[in-house]
Amino acid sequence: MHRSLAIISDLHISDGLLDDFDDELEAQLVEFLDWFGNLQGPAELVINGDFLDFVQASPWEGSALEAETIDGIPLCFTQAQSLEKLASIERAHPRTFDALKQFLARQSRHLTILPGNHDPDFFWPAVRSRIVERLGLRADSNQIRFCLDRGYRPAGLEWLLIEHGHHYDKVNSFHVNGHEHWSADEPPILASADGEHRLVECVGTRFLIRFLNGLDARYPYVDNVKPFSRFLRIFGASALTLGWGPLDAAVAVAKMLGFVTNTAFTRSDDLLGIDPPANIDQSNPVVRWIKSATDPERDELAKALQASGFALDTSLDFLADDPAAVALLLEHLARKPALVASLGERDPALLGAEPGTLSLKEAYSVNETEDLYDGATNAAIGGINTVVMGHTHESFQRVQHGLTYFNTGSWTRYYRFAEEEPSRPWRILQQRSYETFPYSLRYVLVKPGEATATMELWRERARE
Ligand SMILES: [Mn+2]
Repeated sequence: MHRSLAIISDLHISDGLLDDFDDELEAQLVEFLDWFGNLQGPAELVINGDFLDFVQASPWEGSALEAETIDGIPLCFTQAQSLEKLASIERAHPRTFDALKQFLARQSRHLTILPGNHDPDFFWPAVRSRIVERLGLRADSNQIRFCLDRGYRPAGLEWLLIEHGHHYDKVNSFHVNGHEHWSADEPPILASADGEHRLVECVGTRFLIRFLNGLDARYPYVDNVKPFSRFLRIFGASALTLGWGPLDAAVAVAKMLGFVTNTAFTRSDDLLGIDPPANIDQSNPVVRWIKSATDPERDELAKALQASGFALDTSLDFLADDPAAVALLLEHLARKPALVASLGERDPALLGAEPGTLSLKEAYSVNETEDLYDGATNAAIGGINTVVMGHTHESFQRVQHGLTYFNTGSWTRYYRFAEEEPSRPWRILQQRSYETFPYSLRYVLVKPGEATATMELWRERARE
């Protein structure tokens, strides 16, 4: 079949405080859909995963979002919760849904949606039905397709394989006891201990729900620093170094590391290539802060703690020597991070002065971009000579050994890494700036009748 085919991914459309898809990005998508919809001849748009961000859409807080199977496998949303999240996304982004509806209202226009690790919710039948309805299509329309397999091989383009790519990322794959749940026959849906069906919760999703979403509400760009290993190298390191990051960030990162290294995995090196850094005390950033704070600073924290209901019956200095009391304090602060958001950050000019941070920076040596590329080389069997992925948010292109590999990157803002990236102050995660958080919106295009794909730049913005 002769048609134009375009592939985009990782729009992460949600709502409210955690939404990464701002008005400017949405306007770019609307123009893109208008351009692609107006091409001569039939056209198929493929959204290759993480189109909608259910993990960050409202409601995103509360214990009702998590459960376990009888064997202790982590689960998250029910179908009803996914629908509630979808309703939030629709309310926040009528322009996106209207533009897609308009695209599909034209002659010979098709839309294929692959779920990614932020939107496995497309495995729920009611979520798919609602999308079909919102886009103005009949329930049996052949204009929309949800690819519930790992990879999508478009008809007539036998040389092309499209995958989101999270299968090759241990943190975000959907394996249960070593077996992948990601197909129409075996969806990532299991019954919880109380008999309710819920989505399987991959490690990355649990991490977002427990640690990152709350931080994202206060530091809106915290989740734009991807891949995660790089976030830890740059901002994790600075959060844990005394005087570099605000105390709320230090508490959150300490809890993240505790989760990553102790709770979730028996062999942490399988996950992020972590050697817990010997010379960073990652568990007690608050203790270190208390020991180094001035008397007025300690008084300020003590008053805030008492006002928030923390039973403080000794001085903070004294408490810092009692591990059990410190654990309670960390728990309390993790639940009420606003208490310490104004504490801890001193002089950003001192960044880079402490050698301890360097071992944390070096410890996280995973390279997600190369892991996905390796996955692509293994998946390219039979007549496949071109593989397109997303997921890492790092746009990438390589032609080697007869295989063409594209990663389209993300349609969100990304963090611009410097050549030798130093640790950075957390306040930049609160500030929108095109210099620090630019965007480059890319798509892969196959022209009608052609047997090769190219990666094209739609729009980019890097300056005010
Ligand atoms: Mn992804």
